[in-house]
Amino acid sequence: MKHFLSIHDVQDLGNLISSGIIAKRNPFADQLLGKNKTIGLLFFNSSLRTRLSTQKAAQNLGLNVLMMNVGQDSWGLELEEGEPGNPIVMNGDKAEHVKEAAAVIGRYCDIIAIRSFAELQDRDKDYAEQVFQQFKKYAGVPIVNLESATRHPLQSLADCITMEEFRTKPRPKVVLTWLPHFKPLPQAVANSFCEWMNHMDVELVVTHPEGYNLAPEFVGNAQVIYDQKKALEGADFVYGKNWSSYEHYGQVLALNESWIMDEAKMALTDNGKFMHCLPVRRNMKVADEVLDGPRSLVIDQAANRVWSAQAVLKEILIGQQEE
Ligand code: AN0
Ligand code: CP
Repeated sequence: MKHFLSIHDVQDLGNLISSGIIAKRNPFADQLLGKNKTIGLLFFNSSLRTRLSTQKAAQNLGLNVLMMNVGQDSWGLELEEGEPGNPIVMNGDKAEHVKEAAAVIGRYCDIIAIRSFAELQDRDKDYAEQVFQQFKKYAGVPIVNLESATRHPLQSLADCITMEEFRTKPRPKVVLTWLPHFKPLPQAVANSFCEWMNHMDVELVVTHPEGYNLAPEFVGNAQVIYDQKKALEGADFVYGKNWSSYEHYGQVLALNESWIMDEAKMALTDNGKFMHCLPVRRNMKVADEVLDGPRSLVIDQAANRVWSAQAVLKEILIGQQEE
């Protein structure tokens, strides 16, 4: 593996999931793999799980870790290239161009991992993934996605690992359900979850109020049902997430409070397990009774973020050895 920006960078998903499960059983088996190498973790946005789990995974592999909150600890980065005859004049609030910043960080680090969320203002701009494309172009080292505007693949891999551990049927029914939230959130986690589930042997159903359809390239072969209760019938895994509208880009169309996940809805499932990437707003998106009950996998899921990151960083380090 060179870069890890999406599932398209994964050669063998089954192997990658197994690698995470093996790392969980024996975390320090590869502690010499990253010796004397450095990973840089760049955060344009807040994080709890991604920051700590990626750092821990890197340390398990013997990597040194550099970490920076871009724009807060460092200079604001200009990402625009300009055109011939129409260069970018950096007379605004961005003091450094990504051309230099990415190249410099690439000299300090053997791998660069980046979190940069959707801004939810301009769909084409967000879906073009400029931050990642520019770092890929100018850093000269592998780039890892710690949640981009459109995807959160390390979360999706941790979700696959968690489902592998908890599934009781060869082909479980998996329901991605939209949850209510008053603030616009990105589509990245939902997009990525759908994209990865399309590569797993599951029956995938997506349910959300009308107006919240995800981009078709992420929905893939999933069945879309606008009736949440009908969608939940017989589910083995319920994956909750809020996202803002893709069609009316970045908008919260209506609060739809009735879409909250509670025990009465979980009772429609086939003894289904509840999953959420966290952070979650209690009793806004999900009732206490679900989060605190025996059906919730949210802590196991977050714990598996270490093993998903470790599996990916291991593949990248092995790739570098083979170069
Ligand atoms: C982010 C999101 O929805 O993309 C990060 C989730 C891992 N969540 C929030 O901003 C609350
Ligand atoms: N699930 C997840 O990525 O959490 P953080 O935003 O806290 O990293």
